[in-house]
Amino acid sequence: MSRRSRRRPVRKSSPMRTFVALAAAERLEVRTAFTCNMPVQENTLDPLLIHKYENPLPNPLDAASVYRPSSVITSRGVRTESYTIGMYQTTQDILGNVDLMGPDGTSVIGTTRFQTPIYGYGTSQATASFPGKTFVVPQNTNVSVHWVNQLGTVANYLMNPYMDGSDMMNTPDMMAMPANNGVPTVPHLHGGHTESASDGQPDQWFTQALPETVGGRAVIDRGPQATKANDTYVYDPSVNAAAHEYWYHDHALGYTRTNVYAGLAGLYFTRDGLDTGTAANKLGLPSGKYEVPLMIADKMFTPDGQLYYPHQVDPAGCVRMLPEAFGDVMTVNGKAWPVMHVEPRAYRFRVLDGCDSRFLNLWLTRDTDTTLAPAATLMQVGTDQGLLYKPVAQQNVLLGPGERADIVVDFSKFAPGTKLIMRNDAATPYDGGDPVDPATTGQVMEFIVDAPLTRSYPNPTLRASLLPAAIRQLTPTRGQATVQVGLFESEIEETFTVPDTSPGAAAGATTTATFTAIVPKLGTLEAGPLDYHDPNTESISLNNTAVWEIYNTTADVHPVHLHLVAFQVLSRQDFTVNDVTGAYEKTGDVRPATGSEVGWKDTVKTYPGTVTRIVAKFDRAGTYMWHCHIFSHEENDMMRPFKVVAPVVTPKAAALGSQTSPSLTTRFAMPQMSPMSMPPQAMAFSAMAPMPAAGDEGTQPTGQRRAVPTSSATAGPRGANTSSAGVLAVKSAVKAAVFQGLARGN
Ligand SMILES: [Cu+2]
Repeated sequence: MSRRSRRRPVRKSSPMRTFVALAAAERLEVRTAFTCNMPVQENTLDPLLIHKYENPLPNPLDAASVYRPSSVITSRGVRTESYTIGMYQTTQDILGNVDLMGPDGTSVIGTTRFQTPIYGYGTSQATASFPGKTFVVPQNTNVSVHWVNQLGTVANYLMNPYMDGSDMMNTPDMMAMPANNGVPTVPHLHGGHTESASDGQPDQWFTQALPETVGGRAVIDRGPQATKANDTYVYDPSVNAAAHEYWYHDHALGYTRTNVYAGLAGLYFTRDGLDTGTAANKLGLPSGKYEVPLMIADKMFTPDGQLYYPHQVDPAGCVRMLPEAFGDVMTVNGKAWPVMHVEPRAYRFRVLDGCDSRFLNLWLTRDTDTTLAPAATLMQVGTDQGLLYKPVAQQNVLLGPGERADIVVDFSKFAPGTKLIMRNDAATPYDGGDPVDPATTGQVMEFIVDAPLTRSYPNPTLRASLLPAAIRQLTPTRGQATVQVGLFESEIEETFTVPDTSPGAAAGATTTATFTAIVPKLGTLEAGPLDYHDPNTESISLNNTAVWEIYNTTADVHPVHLHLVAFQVLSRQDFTVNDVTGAYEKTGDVRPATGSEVGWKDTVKTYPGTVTRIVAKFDRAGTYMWHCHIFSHEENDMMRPFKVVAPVVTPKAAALGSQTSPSLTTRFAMPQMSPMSMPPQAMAFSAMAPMPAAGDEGTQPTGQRRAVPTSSATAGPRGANTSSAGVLAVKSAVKAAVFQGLARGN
């Protein structure tokens, strides 16, 4: 149920199947099955042993859970907050009470509790936590964070034995290879309008300061794109132009999914004059203890309470990554199936899908209602990048990994003692995969309406309009080409030579075994699927507003995230791939974005056989990432760069890959794109007719697919034994591949 080692059948007859078949079977490798020395942990904790609705829900906006800056300086009217935040290994009681089974394995003889080893962000090891503490930043604040990696070496990696180097990866150069084996990390502020050098991109990773093997001198190893020598990242005021919920999490190459799974994730809120975070806000938004972030993440555990990361095993007996990783325990704010006692009043929930691969379709039911009928309206007031113009009343909220929903729930109509369960029914993978288990992953948390009403804080009435004006649809810059990109899914087949253990086989005889891995990728319509380290194919001129058309040729829904920008979702439309010409042909109605998608987003659900059209202004030069936010997809390897290119580039800047870092003064002078700065005569873009697509007729033959060379030809000796010498050989080969990728101009 929780793992998928084989591609499920395509849900419906789809014209995409032809194309998927074309992209499949990308390469055939032959491996010799050396003994894989990694122990493979297969026992997991039965999630039904975990007591539901006993763990009190922590509030990441409680004062004790919010970072305090180490210094605040105001100069020329600009506030600068400085922080030093580390990444530590610590432990946390995530599960709460767990039934303890007797020796017979069937009778419960008591309960036990576990301290689960985690990685956490914090200002000290003692205070590090999952989720990490919360940033709450006033608008127009310059935030400077010195990030300090304290995670030691990969030999002690928390997610061992599930992380063993590039063997685990299906694309070998998708793995950071630090010379001194430190755990690579790099924090990324998801949603941030951040300079490229502070963006926390996969090849900007850095390690703890470790004594060099030769020389004994402490060194921090850094990825090829790390340009911040002191690992102090700047989130300047343009990051926090208007109130929003961002989140920060690790993004290191090949370690993102496991670092985040281990706990390296936290929240980042900005307040502004409208959404003040106080009772004085004029929008009727609940505040104080009535505003509660919900970071939802599914996990799995070993029987002794350690985090377990789902995997598969190849014919050599080596651990390999799955196309998706689904847990069987739902956590909210770092607690399994928590409970929140609420007053009979309105609450504001800042919901984040922080899962590796799991979509969340959330709604509230009465605990006694076996029909699971929706029992409360989820009034959505905001999305990824801030407030909606008008609240959207919904019975359920659907989120893909990385997406946020800002919702208000009014508990005042419920009788004292009413219990409400937050449920989830999003299939895995979404939306044609396995159903949730109603007893485990179909439940998220519980609300009990039994706290006494605090009469000194009146229940606010939500305003009908939250912004002074509707959000105006961006106009693409004349002459700027539409960016046309695709989501692809290919398979790699590897043939292993393994000992023949069949009856009657001669001693020492060998036979072959085939291993098939699903490799999701991004690419272009012209070139088809490309590797992450292939040369950049998307360039947008600085300050241009560009439309992106994202064609999903796969069978699953993927949440596509663009770094740097806040975008608007324009529309969706079906497409087919012409069997004869290979051309992409749009068909059927253009479906404009509606409801809660009529707002500023940074992550969008792209549906199978559908082209999703978004528009954004690209107002900061540099290299950025766009990727699927299913962490297992982005690392495997559904991630690509894009570049925002200034018209005049000095030779020096060109050599640095256009990673220009404008001076602070320049940054302040840059136009800021935010709902707050929209002219009052703006109109709701949902009401506007969709724009003609610049590339509507521009379909491309696919015969030349993979014209761009990929780095897969440099695959190292994967599948070799995992003794330290073998690992070193693999690492050096992969490292060479990474640098070759850079040399090709990526
Ligand atoms: Cu994906």
